[in-house]
Amino acid sequence: MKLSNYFLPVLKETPADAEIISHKFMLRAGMISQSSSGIYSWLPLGLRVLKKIENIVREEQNAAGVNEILMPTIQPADIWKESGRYDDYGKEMLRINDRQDREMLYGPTNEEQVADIFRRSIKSYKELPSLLYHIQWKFRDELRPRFGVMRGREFLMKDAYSFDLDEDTSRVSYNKFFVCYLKTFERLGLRAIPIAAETGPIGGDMSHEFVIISETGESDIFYDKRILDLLDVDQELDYTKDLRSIVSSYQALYAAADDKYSKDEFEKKVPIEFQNNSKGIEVGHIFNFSTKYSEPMKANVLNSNGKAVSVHMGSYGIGISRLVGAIIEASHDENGIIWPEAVAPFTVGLVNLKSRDTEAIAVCENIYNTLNQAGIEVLYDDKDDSPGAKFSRMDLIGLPKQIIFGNNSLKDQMIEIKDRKTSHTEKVKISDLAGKLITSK
Ligand code: P5A
Repeated sequence: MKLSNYFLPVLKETPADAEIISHKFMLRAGMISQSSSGIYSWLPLGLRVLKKIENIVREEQNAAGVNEILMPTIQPADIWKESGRYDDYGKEMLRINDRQDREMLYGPTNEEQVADIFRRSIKSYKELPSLLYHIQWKFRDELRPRFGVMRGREFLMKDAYSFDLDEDTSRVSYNKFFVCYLKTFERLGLRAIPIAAETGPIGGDMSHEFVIISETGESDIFYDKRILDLLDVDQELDYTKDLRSIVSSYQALYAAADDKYSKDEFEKKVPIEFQNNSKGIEVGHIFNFSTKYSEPMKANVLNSNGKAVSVHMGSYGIGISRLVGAIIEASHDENGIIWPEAVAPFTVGLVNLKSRDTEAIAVCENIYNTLNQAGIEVLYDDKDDSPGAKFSRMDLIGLPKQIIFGNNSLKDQMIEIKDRKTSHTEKVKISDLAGKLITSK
């Protein structure tokens, strides 16, 4: 992509109403544009990151054997009346009447919708477990939308749902998602700690939040520091195996959100040198709520004795749009964003400092084409701006590698590669560039 043709409205000034770093940088880097309170348009640079995160989440759900579907954003009120949540959900739910005056709503979550699909489709225990997910926009009329995409009113969520015959098998599904989430967050370049949490309006009696440590987080968490040493799931996961031992190793160490926290238990279980209390950003949340929805909604299957029983359900969410902000909170410096390679909007920024020199333009075009052909995603700054403006814009948008075509590049046929994270620079021959970038991938 050439910058001269790219919609990238970067701002010099920090917007006054943005309180936290990720919100400031997302606005300054032209990633989002506010539509109304807690509702944003995603501009090209932001959308690329959102899609990268979405795809990693999707790949890991698929690897765990979860089936992708797509449910609507608008749901009928009837199914929520059946489950009993229509009134409970209160003002957070955006309620709509259609032209026939039927009550509809913009989905804040999809437990009812997916239970309705299940009961129409699955009749026998032989078809269980059944695992479904979708990636869809949600609407919650939050009392205090803030921090940009971190607490939005409209936001993108991956929500998955499990259906099992009984409590034991539904634990197997729960464990599958637990481990899949560890892997997913690791691929996103994050250290997300699973902590015991309250279930709120989703319900049930077992739940874990996945939280990344950050001063700007809204959750208060108490945990045993040794849990950080466990966050290394690089082995290939075999989802057909029993994953209980991995989950148990986490559960053995104390980690709780403030609503579940007990001072006594924390101090009793965790040696003082390992006690830690900090703020965290909740990027995922998983629930096991047995028959809370299936019973009132009659989502039944026939068991091996031919008897109709309510299925056991769980639900599993990842805040995809929130993750864009959360990753920036976890990875930036005073000059801007530092994207982890896996979610970077482009891998490389090619900066031509001699953008009026026809010979330099020809060489840069050539480099640009070579990199594209090698499958390297490159944003080529071909604009006629000052070197200072070009450098600060590149640092702000945070691409992992910068390639600088400078004053001497024509003469010595060398180009500089700068690593955005370490600021380490290296000079390489232009003819070696593509090979160099491919091997360092
Ligand atoms: C689990 C999936 C649920 O809704 N039902 C389906 C369950 N859980 S949750 O904890 O309420 O939300 C899941 C994740 O969505 C993100 N999230 C938000 N992101 C941005 N703005 C919001 N207002 C918002 N609310 C929730 C969080 O990452 C949360 O973990």
